[in-house]
Amino acid sequence: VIRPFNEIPGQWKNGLVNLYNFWKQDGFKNLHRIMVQNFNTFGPIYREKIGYYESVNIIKPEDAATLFKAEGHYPKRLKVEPWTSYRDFRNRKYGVLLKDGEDWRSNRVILNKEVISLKMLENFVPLLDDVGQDFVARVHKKIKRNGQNKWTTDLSQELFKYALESVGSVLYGERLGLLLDYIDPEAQHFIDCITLMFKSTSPMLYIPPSLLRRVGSKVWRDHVEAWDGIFNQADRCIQNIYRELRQETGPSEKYPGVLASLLMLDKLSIEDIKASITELMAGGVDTTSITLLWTLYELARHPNLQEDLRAEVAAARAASQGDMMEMLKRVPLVKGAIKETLRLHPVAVSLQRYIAEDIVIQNYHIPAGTLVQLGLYAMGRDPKVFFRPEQYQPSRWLRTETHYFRSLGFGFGPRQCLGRRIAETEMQIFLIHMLENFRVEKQRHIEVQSTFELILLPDKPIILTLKPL
Ligand code: HEM
Ligand code: 2DC
Repeated sequence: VIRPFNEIPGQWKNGLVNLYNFWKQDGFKNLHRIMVQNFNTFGPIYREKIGYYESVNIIKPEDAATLFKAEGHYPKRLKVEPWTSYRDFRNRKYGVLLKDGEDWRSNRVILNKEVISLKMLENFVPLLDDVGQDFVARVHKKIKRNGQNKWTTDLSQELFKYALESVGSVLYGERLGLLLDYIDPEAQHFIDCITLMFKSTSPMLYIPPSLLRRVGSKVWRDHVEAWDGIFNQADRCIQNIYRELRQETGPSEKYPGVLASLLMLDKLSIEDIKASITELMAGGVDTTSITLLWTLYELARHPNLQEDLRAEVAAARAASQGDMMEMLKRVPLVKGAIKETLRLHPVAVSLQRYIAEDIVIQNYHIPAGTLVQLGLYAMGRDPKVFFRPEQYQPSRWLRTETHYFRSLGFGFGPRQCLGRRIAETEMQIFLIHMLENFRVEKQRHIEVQSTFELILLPDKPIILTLKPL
């Protein structure tokens, strides 16, 4: 028999009491660990209410499949209220990230062709390859200058620059210059604003931003300042391209970038284009850079694996005579490493949908309209889902064993990450160039864990040593 919704285990009766307990456990930073705990206590499904935020949480790949089958024609995620509140407050349009319904779908269909279709890869790869080459050249230069034949550092700021330079080159078809000696202070400010924007979002997930705004709280003011900085910088970049496009005489052979392509296509309003380009630019920095940092950390901890990857890259280079498009087809272990990083260190702690129809999960009835969350972090570390989950093993993604609804780092279906192709390609190219140029080592044994600042981040600096080969 199917059990009713109200019998799902969990704490969902008093949202305010739960919010208080959540706060006492320092839940704002520990959301991912609290979810693991809850699955241990309640089993593979639990219902929860924190503040005004109510959800049903699941962990099994098979249940994820049921969830995504019920996402409907207009898949809808949890609304991140601080983000929509800011736009309402400043009278700015929502981009594809925040839109819903038919408005989302019509924008997304057009953006898909320009941003995530396989056809665009051949346009993106040469641009991203240039950025990758410049990054290793920059590291070589740093090593020459310090005279120690190695460089020991927290790479996160360098990786932010790499990521912004990469996504910028694809969006604008030209370089922002973040890998040069002198960096535009506005670009550095943009990077700082994104970090602050994420950091100031998580405390507002459970308390209505409108309330925090009325009482003039610091977290809301920080949030507004962060988005203001993001929008100002994106506006400047967009204006530049717009101006250049109007001065252009004839059509040119060269790929002009996502923004110019969208403007010339003339299928979306300029305001819609600006809104989504801003989201793509902001979404393209911390996500890929942190994933790369985690990957380097894992490679430093597993020197033999690092050599295996290096051998694969060398063979791919030889077989493809340096053609990067070809090379990318010959590095399955590098791709496995990225999947493995996202399994253990996902950017998104969960995936969520408001389901469009009634479903049955773990024998419980869940009515249409419920917010159902897949605990992505918890699933990645569940021994019932992954054999020896604590081990970093890229080769597990090569085997023919089932990967059914197990590789979900970028989400799923028509609402999955729009930046996925850019992110994957940018990360693969980065690892290829780094493996060809440096050995990555780490100092002492320091366990780094995740902390939740809307996205999951390392809880302490990761210090690595790069040695030229
Ligand atoms: C959405 C992960 C990089 C732009 C998402 C979602 C996830 C995700 C899990 C939600 C998907 C869903 O609900 O099914 C990641 C990861 C990244 C990454 C793990 C890198 C390691 C990027 C980059 C960009 C980007 C580089 C921009 C170039 C977006 C946008 C959405 C999104 C615009 C919203 C799409 C929509 O609502 O239609 N991402 N992302 N992401 N991501 Fe990413
Ligand atoms: C955070 O409980 C935890 O890709 C919440 O590039 C549920 C939730 C909802 C939406 C998720 C968010 C979590 C994590 C960050 C995500 C976001 C959707 C898109 C966003 C996963 C899991 C991200 C990082 C985008 C951000 C683009 C933005 C800066 C313009």
